[in-house]
Amino acid sequence: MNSSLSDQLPSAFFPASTPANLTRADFGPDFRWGASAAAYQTEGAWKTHGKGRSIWDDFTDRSGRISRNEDGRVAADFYHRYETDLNLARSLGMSAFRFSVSWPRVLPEGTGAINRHGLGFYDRLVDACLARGLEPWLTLYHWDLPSALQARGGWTNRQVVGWLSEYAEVMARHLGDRVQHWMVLNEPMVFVGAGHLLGLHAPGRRSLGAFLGAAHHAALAQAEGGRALRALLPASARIGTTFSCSQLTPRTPGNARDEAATRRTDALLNRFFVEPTLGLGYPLAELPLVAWLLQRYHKSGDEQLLKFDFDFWGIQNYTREVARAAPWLPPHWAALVPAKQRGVPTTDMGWEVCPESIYHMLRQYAAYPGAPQLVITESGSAFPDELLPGRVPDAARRAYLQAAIGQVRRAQLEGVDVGGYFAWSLTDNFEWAQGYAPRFGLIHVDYETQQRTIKDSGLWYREFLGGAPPKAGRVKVAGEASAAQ
Ligand code: GCO
Repeated sequence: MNSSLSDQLPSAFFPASTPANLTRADFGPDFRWGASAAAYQTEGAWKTHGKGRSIWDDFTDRSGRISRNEDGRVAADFYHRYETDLNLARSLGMSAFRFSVSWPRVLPEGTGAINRHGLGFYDRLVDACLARGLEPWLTLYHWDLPSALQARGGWTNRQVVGWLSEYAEVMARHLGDRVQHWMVLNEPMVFVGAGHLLGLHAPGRRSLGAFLGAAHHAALAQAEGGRALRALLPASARIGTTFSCSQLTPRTPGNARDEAATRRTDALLNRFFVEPTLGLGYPLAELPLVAWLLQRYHKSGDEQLLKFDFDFWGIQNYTREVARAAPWLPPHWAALVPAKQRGVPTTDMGWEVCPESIYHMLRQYAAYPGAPQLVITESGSAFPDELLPGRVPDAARRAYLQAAIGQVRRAQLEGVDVGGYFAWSLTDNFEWAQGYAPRFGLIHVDYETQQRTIKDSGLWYREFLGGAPPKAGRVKVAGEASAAQ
């Protein structure tokens, strides 16, 4: 690490456990290097070419719960600027790009009639990735459920399992010849929990019953969606799904109540969606209230339906959490102690800067017997940026990126099979309830002009990745030179 950086930043950015002098080659020739994005956060074009409404269009319109009442109607205008952004990804030396498909862009009513224009956009996007040597990694569901399905109960209606499978089939039929890497869900615990228990995300519910119903249906859909893809995709396709996770430690180590609260929180936040896929069922020994309430949604035979043999798990990690006993707080009688109260360095999201969390989570997931390959499908940090002419000196994001990649290598060196690293995110974008203020991009977006500027973190990534290898026959796209600088 460059010494001027370590003088500017707290020591949390520089874990002593990070292997020194890493290069791209250390990770092996098959390791995927990329960045991730999601439809609602980047595309904009919210009602262009026949797109239907999603629960995020509704939530941003009506809930009053988004910072500064912002919304994703324009976002980073990726729908119109995808070629520029893919050129930038390529210029940084990435080999893969992860994006999500907007379900209501393809199926405006959620099921039934296909919007050919919507499908056409993903055709062009996938072809544009391939033309640039960027492997497309496709997520089916990154939280923008069609409003028409929400009107029928959304995730709380068990029929969602069939709706998602139908959508998976449409996408597999259409893109299965070109897309090799598929992910069924993005972070089910977040869209189920923030959307149905905490009311922070669409559809804005605050109900324990809605939360558990949605959770069970999401777990079923995760497996059933995998089966729908497997039935239609070529044998070479790799099917995964993604999980949010954070290393958990007790507020007072050695305090039995905090230790038990930490185990319960780990069961809920880190284990809940992965264990059923392995045939282990939900981690209910730690969650008796959940066990009792879940019976209402569980049908006989569901244990089998929850299983699916994924080819990889997408691990998404941003921070560590500290848990404490909270006997008043269902469903797991525990609370997280906010990082600000703990006096540790934080990101713009208020999350503790803790790159070592990624290492601990890789170790934890790899320890499951039968675990498939792990891929870091999101990892990143939000910090306020200063836009100078042609430059964004984002020392903190750059240091975090470097440290997180180092921690991935640390896990690899200890035998964990990790197949890739996708930075969140390629460009700045709409950060859900927080609107546009938190910036996660390696590339800055000026939302007034949609001008892109590669941040220092992106330049560091480019240096680490060795820049874009020359690619024969590559088509040069208008806007590239000025955007890529
Ligand atoms: C997530 C989300 C992203 C967020 C990111 C930062 O999967 O949590 O995929 O949409 O923007 O995590 O909060």
